Amino acid sequence: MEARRHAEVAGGGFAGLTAGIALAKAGWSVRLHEQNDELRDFGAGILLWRNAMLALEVIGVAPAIRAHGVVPDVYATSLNGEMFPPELGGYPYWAITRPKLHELLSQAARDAGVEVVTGSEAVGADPAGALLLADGTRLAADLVVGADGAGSAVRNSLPALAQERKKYQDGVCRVLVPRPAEFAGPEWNRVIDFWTLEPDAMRILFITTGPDTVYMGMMASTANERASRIPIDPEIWGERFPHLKAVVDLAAEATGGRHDAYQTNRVTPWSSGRAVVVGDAAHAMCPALGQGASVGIVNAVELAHTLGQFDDIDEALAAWEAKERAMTDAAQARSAYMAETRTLARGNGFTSEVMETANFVLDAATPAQIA
Ligand code: FAD
Ligand code: 3HM
Repeated sequence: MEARRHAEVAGGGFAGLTAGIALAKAGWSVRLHEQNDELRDFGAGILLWRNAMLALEVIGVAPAIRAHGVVPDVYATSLNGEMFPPELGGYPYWAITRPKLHELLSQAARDAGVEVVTGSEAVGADPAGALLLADGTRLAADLVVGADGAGSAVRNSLPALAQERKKYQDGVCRVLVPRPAEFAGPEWNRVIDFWTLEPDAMRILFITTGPDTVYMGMMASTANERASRIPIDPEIWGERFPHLKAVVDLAAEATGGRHDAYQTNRVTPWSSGRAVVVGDAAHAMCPALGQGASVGIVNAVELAHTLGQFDDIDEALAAWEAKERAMTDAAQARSAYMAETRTLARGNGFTSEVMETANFVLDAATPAQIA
């Protein structure tokens, strides 16, 4: 009998957990290292598009997400109070809180037999097949997966992986707030993208995450220091969005939010020998499409699937990258363009070209899952 293949995964975010689950379900033994003392994500929300839900269907996590998330009715955009026609009516994408998504993936990883080691920091990988830890441990593996986020130590340790990093003008404060009575009605069971562009760009992306919570993405130029602060400055946001005062005041009281400047990180290739990068470690993107995690989840599931199609790991990694690269590059380029031009402010953002990423069908999905 052939020996069971073994993977060491660095990073317990959405991409690392998904890769761990998919590999374990494909018969690998998997150990996952998270530098923090516990597995968790911060207090905000996330959209999961059809591409990600299909990948999560393949690894059996989609039903739990449907049970805990919601499908927003439409995506509506408002610029200086003018509403554009709503988009995405009937489109199956899910809004869920990040802590809940993380909890569901963590549970699924444990159920699939992934060994999770917290307080374990990776410092690099050896392409010959080993994960290197900060405490000096060297862990041999058939495959090392670097899923350690945009600042990836695994990626940075691999000279064969070239990267282009770019920062953009805007950033977002993300917070999760209790849903106030004024926003309890069904007309708020949607995503509403509130923009103002004068005297400078400020935007509140209001996303229902269910009857109890609202996720707010509060975007501003990073040059606007007051609007880039956590905790949220209720004055500067309240002045611009007086009709949203109730949620702005709650956002100011929220704990556990964070601010991130927009950035992209294009890495080529995604693997070196027996080390591979997935998620933001491989392709951090601007959030305009809300697709960063979704693309990472798709690529992680497809990685495990493709490894199952080849005896040779090198061949599998090359075939996997060949399948996923064009879709990933396109998502990165489009979201960067949308962020640079702030084109979503004018509505009609979800063109068929943009929706190509959301509708990407991974090879691992069966016809019944696709239907
Ligand atoms: P991370 O989430 O960064 O996780 C990396 C994990 O690795 C962390 O747990 C970290 O502690 C751990 N780690 C780091 N270094 C080490 C180390 N050296 N050793 C061990 N562990 C380590 N995506 C969507 O699909 N939909 C959205 O709606 C969406 N909205 C977004 C909105 C904004 C404003 C932003 C900035 C991004 C958004 N994204 C969205 C993108 C999404 O947040 C990221 O793509 C996703 O979180 C990346 O997951 P990851 O697992 O690759 O990395
Ligand atoms: C879901 C989502 N979509 C877009 C942005 C953005 O453009 O900053 C942020 C988001 O969380």
